[in-house]
Amino acid sequence: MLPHAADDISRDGKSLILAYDHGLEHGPVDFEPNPDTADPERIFELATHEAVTSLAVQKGLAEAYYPDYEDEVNLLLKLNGTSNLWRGEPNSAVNCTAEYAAELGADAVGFTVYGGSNHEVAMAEEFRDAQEGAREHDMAVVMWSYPRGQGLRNDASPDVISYGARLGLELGADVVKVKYPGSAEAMGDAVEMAGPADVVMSGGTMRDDEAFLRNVSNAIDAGATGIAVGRNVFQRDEPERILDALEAVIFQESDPAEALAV
Ligand code: FBP
Repeated sequence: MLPHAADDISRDGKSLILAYDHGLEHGPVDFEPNPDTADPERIFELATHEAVTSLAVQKGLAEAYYPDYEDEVNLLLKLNGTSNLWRGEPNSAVNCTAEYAAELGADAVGFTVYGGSNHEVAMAEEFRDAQEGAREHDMAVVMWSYPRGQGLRNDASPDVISYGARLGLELGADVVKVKYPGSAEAMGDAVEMAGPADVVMSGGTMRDDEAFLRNVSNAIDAGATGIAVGRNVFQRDEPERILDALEAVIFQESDPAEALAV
């Protein structure tokens, strides 16, 4: 079998990306439910949990913390991102190049594309630079494919999410991160549209353990290869406990209720 570009950030073809770019994207409010998680050290420690196949952070955190974790954590460097203080049409500043990500030791790069935004054309062109730069340095490319903006009334409808998955394939992503479209069937459609690109679901904020794990399990049954999750792990009182359960559901394909009972 040919090596898969995302092998460095997956295990047995499955991935659990721990996303921690929230300090930029949403601000300190995301750390309020579990104040210890404002400290990036807490999250780098959490990323050493064996369920986690990569940690997605912005450049500043990678520079400050990754040198101490490079043996234990796979780095997914998010190349663009914008704060919640920005109120314009969805857009994302390019904060880091693929070349600098490689210098920092990244195994993969992450990039948000807001298909449907007034800025879609510019974002796709920026993605091109990131994608081609990543290819030069043998880093996998993960697209946060979040259609939203101007004419898009429902950025979470199954059709829009499938289109987002397809954008990832068309533009050269190895992994496409999409919102969970609400059912296994709809997730199956998105997976089909992504072709050989892996599809991972976004974590979101659902609080009920079993319902959340049921969505993850449905996504895996539909052919998704895992999850990219932030708040649904680090905002919980016991982040390690939900990581244990996610590991069982994603890698052992355990039933959610059984995964929680362990
Ligand atoms: P969550 O699991 O917390 O939803 O994080 C996934 C993620 O894509 C983060 O990487 C990003 O910061 C955030 O969601 C963006 O969410 P949105 O743009 O929907 O507010």
